[in-house]
Amino acid sequence: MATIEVKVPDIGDFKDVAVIELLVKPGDTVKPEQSLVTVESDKASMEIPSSAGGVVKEMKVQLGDKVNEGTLLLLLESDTAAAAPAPAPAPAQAAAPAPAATQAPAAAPAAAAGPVEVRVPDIGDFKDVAVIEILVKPGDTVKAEQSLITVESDKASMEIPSSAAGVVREIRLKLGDKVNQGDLVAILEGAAGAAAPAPAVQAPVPAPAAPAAPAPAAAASVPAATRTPPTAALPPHEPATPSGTLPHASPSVRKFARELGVPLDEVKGTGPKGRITEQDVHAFTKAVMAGEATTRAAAARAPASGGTGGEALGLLPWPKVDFAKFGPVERKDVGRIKKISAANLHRNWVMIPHVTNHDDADITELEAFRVQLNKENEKSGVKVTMLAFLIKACVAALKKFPDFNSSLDGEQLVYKNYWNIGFAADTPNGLVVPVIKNADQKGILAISQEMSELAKKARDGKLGPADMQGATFTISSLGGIGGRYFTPIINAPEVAILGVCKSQMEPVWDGKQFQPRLMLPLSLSWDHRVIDGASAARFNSYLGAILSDFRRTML
Ligand code: CAO
Repeated sequence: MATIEVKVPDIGDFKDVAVIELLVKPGDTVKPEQSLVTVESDKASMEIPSSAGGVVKEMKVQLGDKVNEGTLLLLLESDTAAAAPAPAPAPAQAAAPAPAATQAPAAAPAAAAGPVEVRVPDIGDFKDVAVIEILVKPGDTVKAEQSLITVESDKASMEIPSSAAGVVREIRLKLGDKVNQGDLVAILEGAAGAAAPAPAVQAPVPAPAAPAAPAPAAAASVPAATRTPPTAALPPHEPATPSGTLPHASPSVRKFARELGVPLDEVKGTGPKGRITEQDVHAFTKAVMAGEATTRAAAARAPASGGTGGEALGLLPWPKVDFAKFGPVERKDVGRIKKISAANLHRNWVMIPHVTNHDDADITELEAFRVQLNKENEKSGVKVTMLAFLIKACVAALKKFPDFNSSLDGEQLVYKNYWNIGFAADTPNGLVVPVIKNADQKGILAISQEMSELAKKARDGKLGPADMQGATFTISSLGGIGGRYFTPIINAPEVAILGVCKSQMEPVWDGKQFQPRLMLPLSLSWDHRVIDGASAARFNSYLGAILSDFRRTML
């Protein structure tokens, strides 16, 4: 048994980068190539994987520590005492910008329209890299920053984004071509901006690594291998293949797989060198939904066939029924939005320990005020709905109980000092959740107007990703439809969601007699890892107090 020191290898231009995540702890068994920590500079984040296998004996860094090449990360106990020499690190110049920056276009487009030549930007030390994927075709409309091609060296792969928006007139290279900085990728027509400076290239992801060669038993100080994953597209916990390497796929395919909840390490790649393509992810999803394939996680939950009585208490495989035997049937493909929301809802339901508290709020006076407001504002064309008051009331409750406006991030809680409220909207294509940003800074009329615009956009299928991002809390209102109470599913990474049903007149005892009061049923689901029952009861009761007397929001 030897002790191996795992150090930060050459990480290019990165100096004094902060450790933002510890991915292993003492006692964990790590494989070669498994990520140990994530570090982040102002330009990019990257995971530092281990080049040796073994059991973590001691962590030598903590969250927030600044590290450089050569910094000792941890000690590994290894019986093989073997470690491959660190693969050359991916070039830092080609690293992705930090998460927030990746979403912003690289440069505001200039006004002129006309053909734009899109060329390979600065891709750091990469030379003569092969084009392994062409992601667009002539006639496609592309946005600035949209990936056009994927290139791959023996160490990493990266996507080359477009420097401008427009319609692809011509692709000027083909699969297998070797490219360098400055090579022409495509010509765009009717571009909204002529030749904006090339956006930063997505960080390279590692090509599948060759199995680590055994190193001399005496090797005691081993630099970790580095790889620079696409910051925004690859979460630190993306499953590795059984060999410890990452599945072979481009950043956009990884992102797509994550959106659908597809375990990429279980998808068979049909691209060059076994690369997983978007079609492979589609095919995998289809097979699972049709019951023709199963994920390892589902298989692990299902009892073995011919199992014992004890196993029969586990999850059974999905029933396979020939429905046509019992009557005429019709088959329809599940739509795109339904597929995405199904995967998200399933993950959230399975991974979050939900509890739902039910309560009623007396909205007699508030409803009278709403009706009066709508009469006064009849000509303005803006209709004030109960949901706008609920959004405002929730902001007040979230401010009083900040846990409900937080998110779990590993072993930390992130408290957000902004109040963005998502609301579930029913559309012909399925459920979507547009977000009212900074609801604390908006009045009831402004919220009502924005909500009606977002709901219309949702129904017309025109919501953009930005319209649905950044929520800190969600409301799901079935008030316009009916029902009493239900169990809304939390929209991760949020930690709570409020369900609202139809208000109705009820006899309420005032201590002397029954009074007819308009009561609004509330159903608050919360994540029991973050919130406890007493806080949830207090949250609901405070919300009820505000709704019954809105002046309390001013306190
Ligand atoms: N109690 C009684 N009446 C209510 C009410 C409530 N809690 N909430 C709304 N109403 C009334 C409104 O006042 C309106 O009545 P009038 O037409 O007489 O003025 C009517 O119901 C319709 O309201 P609405 O639904 O158009 O407006 P909204 O602001 O309440 O909701 C929206 C907007 C987009 C949230 C809603 O249209 C919607 O899509 N709801 C479904 C959300 C959903 O599917 N949730 C489930 C998610 S889990 O699968």
